[in-house]
Amino acid sequence: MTARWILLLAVLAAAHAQFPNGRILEPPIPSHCVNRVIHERYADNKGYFFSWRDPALRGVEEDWLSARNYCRQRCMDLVSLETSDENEWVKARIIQDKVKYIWTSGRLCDFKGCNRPDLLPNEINGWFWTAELQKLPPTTNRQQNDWSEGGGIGKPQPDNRELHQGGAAEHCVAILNNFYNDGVHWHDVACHHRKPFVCEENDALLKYVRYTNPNLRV
Ligand SMILES: [Ca+2]
Repeated sequence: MTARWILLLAVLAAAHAQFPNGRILEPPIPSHCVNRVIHERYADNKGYFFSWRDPALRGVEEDWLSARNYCRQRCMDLVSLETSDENEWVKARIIQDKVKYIWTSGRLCDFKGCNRPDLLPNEINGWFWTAELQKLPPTTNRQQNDWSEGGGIGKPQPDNRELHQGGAAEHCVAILNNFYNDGVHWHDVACHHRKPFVCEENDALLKYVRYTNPNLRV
């Protein structure tokens, strides 16, 4: 099988992932990829988009899936924070721009296939960066991640607070800017909440659009 087909299958499989309310993870739109806006580049030369810096999105907040789809249509995805350097770089911009909170691509594996032994117990080992399909270290390893030590009920994150208070499960990862007087750190938050967001260029989506549109300069 050629790389082109493997890529195509991977992207289509992801595109058809169903969410409970029938919404889908959307595939890239080639013309949107060509015209994507890059606000800044990180050390690895990847481009980043900060939604609040876009005149059309100033004051606009989206739920987690809509934020992902906005990014994905542009060959980007919500930001993944695999290194502490990248995490600090993104946090510095949130602080500098006085943004209250943002969505990242982090999510708890809570669908079919998430009972794989290495993902159990789910609430400790089931977190991953969806944009890169890369696992986060266990939540019990407080050195290798940036979960807040505080929150709405004074417990370390992830605390699944909203579910415990009779609401939705907190299965998506946001960075909160000192919202609970707890500094600028990661929180598990219910995915239906609306927030500004940060997109990061996605190699797999860019490759897919370049392979399938050889005449486009993406
Ligand atoms: Ca929480």
